[in-house]
Amino acid sequence: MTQAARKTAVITGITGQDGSYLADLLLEQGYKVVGVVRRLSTPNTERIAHLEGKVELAQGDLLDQSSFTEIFAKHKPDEIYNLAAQSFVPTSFGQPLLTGEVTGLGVARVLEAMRLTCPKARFYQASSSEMYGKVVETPQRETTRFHPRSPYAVAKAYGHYITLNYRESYDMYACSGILFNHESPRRGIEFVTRKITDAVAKIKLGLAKELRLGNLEARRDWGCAGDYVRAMWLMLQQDEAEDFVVGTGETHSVREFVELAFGHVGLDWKRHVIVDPAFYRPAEVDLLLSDPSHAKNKLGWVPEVGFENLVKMMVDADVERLTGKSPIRRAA
Ligand code: NAP
Ligand code: F7E
Repeated sequence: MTQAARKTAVITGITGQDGSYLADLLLEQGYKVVGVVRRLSTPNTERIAHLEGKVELAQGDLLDQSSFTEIFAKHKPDEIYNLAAQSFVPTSFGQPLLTGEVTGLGVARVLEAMRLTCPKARFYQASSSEMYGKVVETPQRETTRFHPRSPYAVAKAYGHYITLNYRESYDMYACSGILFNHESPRRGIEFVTRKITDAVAKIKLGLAKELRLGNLEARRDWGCAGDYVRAMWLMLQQDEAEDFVVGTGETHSVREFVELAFGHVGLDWKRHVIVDPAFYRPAEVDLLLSDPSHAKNKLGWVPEVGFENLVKMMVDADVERLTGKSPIRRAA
């Protein structure tokens, strides 16, 4: 890409799992990348440490609209990816109001700042399969009705509809990707996949003995984060803004994930896993399974990393991290 044609992208949530992979992808494509980080007493840039000097960081918080007005006016972005959120479902039960402010109303703040400063930019909203919740049909597709089961999912449903509303009201290029669970070695340690692979590595290395988990029967459509950020980018390269379901079209239980992860390092999970009701949720999402055919047909998007490889890659990465090798590696 020539300097004149170089596009600018703003990523909220750049310090998170997806933000860091999306930044990798956009830099590879020649974009100027501006990452929004919130002020913390200790910087939290571990996932983007390898990008130091390659991305520009700007301070902003989803609770504060003026920060986005300023960032957009200064950088005049071509594309805005809103990935920031309070994204952990259990925390949303304990902090429902904060989750609503950040994960729900935060989307309106970013959209409103965009409408006022750069309405011709293209906007991506990180919607979630959690919105399907107590599913009304399987597999879930773009037309499936939502039945959210947590304050997080309710907030995401607001974010989803406010994005649609700005598209319809102001003719803005604003779209949502309804992404099913996606994981990687950069996944936050409290999410079940990374909690499992971290524990497997520790048990294998003699650093821990047991792993306490909640509902082993919950089923998720798990894919790889590196594949999913590609879908986000593709969604902003279309002629018209549209929403897409992004998933693998396969579903597996937490129990299957556990079996594979322990088995990969030659351990019997039954000797180490303890089911602890403390990790049950007030309302559970029992089964998620995507129908990603619209993304395949329209975007030409297909996932490259399958379930088994994802589990093994995450276990290997945690073993490497704990034995002193590279702490973070590319997912795909
Ligand atoms: P993540 O790792 O939890 O990252 C969340 C990001 O949001 C972090 O950079 C965090 O910053 C930032 N953030 C939180 N509160 C903020 C605030 N008040 N102001 C500004 N930034 C704030 O999440 P992820 O897994 O990358 O997911 C990315 C997005 O996709 C999220 O919106 C999530 O809800 C959604 N999503 C995720 C999945 C999935 O399976 N991963 C599936 C569907 C949708 P700090 O580093 O400072 O905490
Ligand atoms: O739970 C069960 C738990 O926390 C998955 C977020 O990225 O994906 C994520 O939300 C399942 C649930 O992810 C433990 O009950 C059992 O059924 O890894 P999770 P999530 O809630 O599906 C969606 C798409 C998002 O949008 C969210 O931002 O695993 N489970 N035992 C457990 N879960 C956790 N965390 N810890 C356990 O010990």
